Amino acid sequence: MVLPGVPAVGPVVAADVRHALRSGRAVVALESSLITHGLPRPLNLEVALACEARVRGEGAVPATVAVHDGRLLVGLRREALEELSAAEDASKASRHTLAAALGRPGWAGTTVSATMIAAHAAGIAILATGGIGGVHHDAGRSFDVSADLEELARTPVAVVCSGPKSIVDARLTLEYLETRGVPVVGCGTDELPGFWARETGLPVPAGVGTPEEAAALAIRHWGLGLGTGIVFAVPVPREAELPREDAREAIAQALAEAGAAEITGAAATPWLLARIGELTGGRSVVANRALIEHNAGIAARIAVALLRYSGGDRARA
Ligand code: PSU
Ligand code: MN
Repeated sequence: MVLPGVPAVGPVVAADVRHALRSGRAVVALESSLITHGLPRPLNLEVALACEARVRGEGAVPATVAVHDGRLLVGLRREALEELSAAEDASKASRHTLAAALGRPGWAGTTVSATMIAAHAAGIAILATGGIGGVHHDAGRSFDVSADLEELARTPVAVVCSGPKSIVDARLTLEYLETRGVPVVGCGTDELPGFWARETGLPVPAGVGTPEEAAALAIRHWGLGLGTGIVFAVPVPREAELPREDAREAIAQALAEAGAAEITGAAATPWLLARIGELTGGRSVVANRALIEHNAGIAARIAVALLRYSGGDRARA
């Protein structure tokens, strides 16, 4: 919707990304709330750079999305990534806070929902992240259901992740996505991955074995004009996996502590991730890093395959 007299606030697309899109090269958007709120410094910058390198290594162009000084940036140069990673007062921009984030100076990391919005506006079909938000365990009382799920229900961008982030209820998240018509596709698995663990025991409705199959499914889904996003769920690499039982215990303890300390809302995830890192002796952080970087590479392979199927013009169709 454009109101008369109200200028559109479009994304500012970096020159290399714009050029890649124009010349029909594969582009992968990367979310940045994991840089500003998900990972400790200086690991956050290392992971951000490693994700970009993985995407390039697979023959695609990375476009990290973030908000800076009133602009929605799609594609960050190295110095910008460094600034973002070091920013002490970065906010977290989702659909409902994007306008507010654009109205203040400084940096904001974009969640999956805001990154999908930016990617779609820029003509990018796929993004990579660690985990999507989901339905929280206490959602019946707190109503805490991530805006990522609604975004997936309305914006046709594929999201490569390792399932819902560890602290939400995977089963309820899967149900919600089903209700809202969002395909959840296991990549090399027929189970929903459990973020730090490879499995949840929950079967996914569809599985694919290769990036080409993933791309073909996306083309079919979008070809139907169904208008939703797609979740491509990729298990954490085996060597970095945190055993399911260890993960479960640390998560339960951290959630109980957060509940007792009444840490809620946007502050909850960063707090919980840091606490779980302590409780697992850093192994959750090792897994987190491995899966985020791995997902960036898989997203790039799917992006390359998507172009092959669509002749390079799906995102602009
Ligand atoms: N997974 C992580 N760390 C994170 C996130 C996911 O391991 O910081 C972020 C993603 O950006 C996701 C967001 O989009 O959390 C969801 O936040 P919320 O539950 O507030 O909607
Ligand atoms: Mn929430």
